Amino acid sequence: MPDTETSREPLPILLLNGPNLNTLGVRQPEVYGSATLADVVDLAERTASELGFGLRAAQTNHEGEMIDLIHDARKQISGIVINPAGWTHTSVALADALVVPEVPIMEVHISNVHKREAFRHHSYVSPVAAGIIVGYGIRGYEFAIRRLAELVG
Ligand code: CA2
Repeated sequence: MPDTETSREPLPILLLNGPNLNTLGVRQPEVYGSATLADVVDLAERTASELGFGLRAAQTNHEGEMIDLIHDARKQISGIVINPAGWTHTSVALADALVVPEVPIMEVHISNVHKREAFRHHSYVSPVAAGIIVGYGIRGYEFAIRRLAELVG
């Protein structure tokens, strides 16, 4: 088959997890469940692969490093699935960085942030997101990848 536009592999999906999510499954299982970050990445890899996408995954506790990861992904990814964790509620800089790659963004929160403290009800990331998935536990990452695959078709 000739190497046409339609036969090319799509660019990978970038999965980003923000601060403290490296401790997922270790503390507060009543809020975040008992799955670990490795379980999240495994689920995301399986979902992406089922849909014909590769996955690049990163977690960082350093805001500047997260912003550099996003800048460096420009022109190399189909879309971004991000759980910005605490930066959701604080970071204009992260929201600004997320528009740089010019790809769809899906925002994921494991817990239902709207059932929690008022400061978790506002997100700087939501205005730059194509969609938001909240309160489905780690299955939210799977749903976000499925939606991203639909969006980048
Ligand atoms: O529900 C989510 O996914 C959050 O993004 C998680 C953030 C929180 O600040 C957001 O409001 C909602 C916290 C991530 C910290 O991860 C932990 C994991 C295990 C135990 C404690 C914290």
